[in-house]
Amino acid sequence: MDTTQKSLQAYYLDLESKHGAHDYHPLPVVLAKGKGVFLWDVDGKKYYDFLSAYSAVNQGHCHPEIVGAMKKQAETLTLTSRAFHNNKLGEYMKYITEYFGFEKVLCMNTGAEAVETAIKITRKWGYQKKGVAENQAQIIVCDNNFHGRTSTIISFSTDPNSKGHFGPYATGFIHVPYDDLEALEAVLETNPNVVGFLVEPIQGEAGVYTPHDSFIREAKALCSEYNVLLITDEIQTGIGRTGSLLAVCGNCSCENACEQQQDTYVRPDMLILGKAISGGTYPVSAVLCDSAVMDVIQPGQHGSTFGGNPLAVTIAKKALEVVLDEKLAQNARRLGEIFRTEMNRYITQSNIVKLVRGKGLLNAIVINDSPEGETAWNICLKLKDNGLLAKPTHGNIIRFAPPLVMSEEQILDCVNIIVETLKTFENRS
Ligand code: IF1
Repeated sequence: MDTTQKSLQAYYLDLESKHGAHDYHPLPVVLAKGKGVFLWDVDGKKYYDFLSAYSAVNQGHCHPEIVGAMKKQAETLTLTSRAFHNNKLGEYMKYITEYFGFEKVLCMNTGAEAVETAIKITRKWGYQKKGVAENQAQIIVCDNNFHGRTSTIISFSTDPNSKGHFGPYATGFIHVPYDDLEALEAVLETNPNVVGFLVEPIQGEAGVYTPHDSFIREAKALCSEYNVLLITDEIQTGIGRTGSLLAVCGNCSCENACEQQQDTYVRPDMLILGKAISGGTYPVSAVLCDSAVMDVIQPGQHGSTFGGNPLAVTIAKKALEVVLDEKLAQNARRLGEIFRTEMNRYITQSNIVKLVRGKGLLNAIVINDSPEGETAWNICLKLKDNGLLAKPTHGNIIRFAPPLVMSEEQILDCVNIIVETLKTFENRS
């Protein structure tokens, strides 16, 4: 049994290594099936998924209603291109704009494409509406950002690994430290060519770095004061993950497009979504804003062959419905609190874990090791052996982001697996 296991897994690892680009360093596990919060490898071993495909599978693996809608539409009409209309797009556009409280949506496929789209719209708005001189528009971004991997986006990355040797780089970006309103205001004050501030409400890739509660609210006030668009990238934080529909919803977990329903909501001028908008079944992304901004884009100026196709929008509409129907934001909030409480209980007596941080079910623990150390990676290997899949980020941080369809019993079971695994790493020196 053991040799078969090894050889079957080795077979797949070997194929990827020989024939594929080495652009990833995955955990050595080959997955073959998923259902809800669980994954199974090629040998039938079952795992809790604590990554959710980087928060794309918020609704759980192979959600029956999403897959059902997908199958039905796949048999009917998949792609027409936007050279013609289709009978699914309009209703989706109405649904998603009402859901998030914006007047218009632009449909793309991947997260990076949506970020690129937001940059284009923002610059054009800057020239046409704000009156910035041609080619002079600047967008403020944060240190340690992650917005994707296209050549423009990596141009404003501060991660040498993402960026190195991919130049020449696109210009027009100004960096400020994350969660630093003074730095933001200093740039706004001195630079009339700033058209946008692009920001993650929680920095995921940086290690689930959560800013002060008032950061986005005050950033919005500054942006309004200087006539600059606040663009929030909620590709990773959005759609229930952080315990509210959007991370910018603050402490509310209302059941519908939230603008009117609570006072903690900060409305960005532009919202970028991806990942979980399809429940992890298909690449779907979106940029939402009001007409005064969106209408700067005219025919022929932007688009994508697959963007807004009938299959994508059918899936996305269902995936968004599932988030509300199953109260996933509320569940994420409740289980996230349990998770951090339980982890903190352990951390007080731990030498190996420094802290837990996060919001809803987007959390991370920081391991007492240098970013160059191997401990976090080894913990993840051991977690895998113990039936739970998670991945380190920046060497000494482990991200914990299970599907939001988890039960309380399951999260306590997972805490137990994590704690028992961590215990075997205490006092190893
Ligand atoms: C990979 C992290 C997660 C994102 C935000 C845009 C995109 C992403 C805030 C681009 C993508 C990913 C992609 C993934 C690793 C990953 C990630 F580790 F980098 F931080 F999620 F945790 N904005 N995030 O987080 O979206 O074009 O990939 O659809 O494999 O590179 P995309």
